[in-house]
Amino acid sequence: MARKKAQENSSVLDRILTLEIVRVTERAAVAAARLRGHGNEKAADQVAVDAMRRELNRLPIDGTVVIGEGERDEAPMLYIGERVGTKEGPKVDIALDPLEGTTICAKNLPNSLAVIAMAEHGSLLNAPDVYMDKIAIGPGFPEGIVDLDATVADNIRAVAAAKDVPVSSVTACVLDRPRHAKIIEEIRELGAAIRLIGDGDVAGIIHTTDPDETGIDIYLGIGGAPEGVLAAAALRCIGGQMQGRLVINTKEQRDRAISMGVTDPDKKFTMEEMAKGDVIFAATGVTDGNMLSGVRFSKTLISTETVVMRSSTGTVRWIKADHRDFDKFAFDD
Ligand code: VTB
Repeated sequence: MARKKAQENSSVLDRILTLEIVRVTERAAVAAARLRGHGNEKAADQVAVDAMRRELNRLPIDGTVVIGEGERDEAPMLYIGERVGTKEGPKVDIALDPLEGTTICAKNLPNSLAVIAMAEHGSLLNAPDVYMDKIAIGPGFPEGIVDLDATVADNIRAVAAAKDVPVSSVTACVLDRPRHAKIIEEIRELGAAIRLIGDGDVAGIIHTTDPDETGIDIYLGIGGAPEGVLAAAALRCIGGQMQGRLVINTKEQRDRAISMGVTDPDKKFTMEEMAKGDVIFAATGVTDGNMLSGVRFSKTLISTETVVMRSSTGTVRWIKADHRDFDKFAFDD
């Protein structure tokens, strides 16, 4: 039954798209990487947006951006509601962040990514640009051992117990923000370790899926809601558990969420509720990271590293590409 369902879904998100989508994040990553370490977040983001949009519009899809660069009036490109693709092909919803971690890229620090997720129309949570409280762990744990409403200590103890290690061997990834002072204190008191990151919680959450490689066992704390949906899409494919709850502080934010179709803005969303059905996710490294190398430029080659995954099959592909068609990567192609 599950297999039949997966096959039906295959016809919507054609398998070919799984490879086609790689070009989209590759192009965005290369564009942004040219401005790595130049201290100009806006410029790096803009070139990534331009490149991603150009490449997306070549895909045989009838796509709608549901998580993008913002509202139409504030984001001239890849705004929420923008139609992308050749319009001949499956009707899909798209969540994207052409440069996740603009500040990381501007400072040339680890783990900035070009990211995209694609799902059948109606399958991605249309999260407004507010904060989201998030918790995530990788695959291989019994279902439900962590919970957004449990204490930080209980969640970390649960991970330690499931791994059969002392809590001191558990590392939590947390965004380095004053709002996380209490979480950080609780983790310290417990005696677990913290990986404090400046930005880039999409990468932080994906890193929980390979603790041996990344050293991160659990992600905790408040980051952007759009980034939360992107991370949920990735975990749907690669495996793991995640929950998220929008942080709504004003009536305006509540109204905004409801107008975007979030019927219960206070709900604790499961990973499946944030990204359901068949999902494709791709990320290309812009700067070097724990799982993906950043873009390399040499005299004759541009090299990229991308991870692309699909939920219905669970296939995760790591694609190292050497590009020789320099012209295609020019700013104005
Ligand atoms: C995170 C992080 C992003 O925003 O979601 C964060 O992953 C949350 O917002 O890279 P604040 O910076 O306001 O804390 C980013 O840092 C930037 O989008």
